[in-house]
Amino acid sequence: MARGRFILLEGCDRAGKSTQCAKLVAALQDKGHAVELCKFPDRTTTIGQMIHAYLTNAKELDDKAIHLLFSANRWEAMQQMKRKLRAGTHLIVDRYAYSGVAFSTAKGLDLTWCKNPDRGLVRPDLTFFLDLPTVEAEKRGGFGEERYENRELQEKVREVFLQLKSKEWVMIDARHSVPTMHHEILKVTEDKIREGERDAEFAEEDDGLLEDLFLDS
Ligand code: NYM
Ligand code: MG
Repeated sequence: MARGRFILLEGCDRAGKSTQCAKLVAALQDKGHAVELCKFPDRTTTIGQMIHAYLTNAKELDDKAIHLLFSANRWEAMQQMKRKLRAGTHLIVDRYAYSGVAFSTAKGLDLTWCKNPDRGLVRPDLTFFLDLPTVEAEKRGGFGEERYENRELQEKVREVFLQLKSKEWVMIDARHSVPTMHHEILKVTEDKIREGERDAEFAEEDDGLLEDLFLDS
């Protein structure tokens, strides 16, 4: 049996990640796949509650401390995510380490310093970047009350994301309609799942899970 595929959706706020994640999970379920949604930050854990308190301005934290909490929030999920992938469940993941690096670097922290705590996390098999120009994001309604929800920071976040982008990323124009984006994301995901099923016929021992998250450095 092929292991599940790790499918990541990244992007700035308001690009439509959560909508597309939900639609992708539902479509794959309909087609009979075992699939689960993961979201970072996962606000349900003890660490996630600290992150939530920070994002909602209920708590102040040093920039480096909150960066490490976001990373720890991924590390605490890792064993279970690997277990699910090895059991054949596909994971659709809403944000991951690239968000961690993009937001903290945009705040002024050093890029390499930001990458370090996430090194060794399992690598996505497929990363979609939902790209939306900041002016378009703004038109989608005012930013909410959470920290980071302002134009200046979002602009910088997008720049760091584009700097992090590797040639393996699949760029999705988030100005397109919800169904248009869904169609494209589903097609590329199904191709990736089929590729995994073919690979599984040859690789008996190795589960193919890689831990080199930042391929460039
Ligand atoms: N965020 C998210 C970070 O700053 N670092 C991270 O590692 C992650 C995963 O948290 N503005 C930021 C991005 C968002 C905020 O995310 C909350 P969401 O998807 O709105 O719950
Ligand atoms: Mg948000």
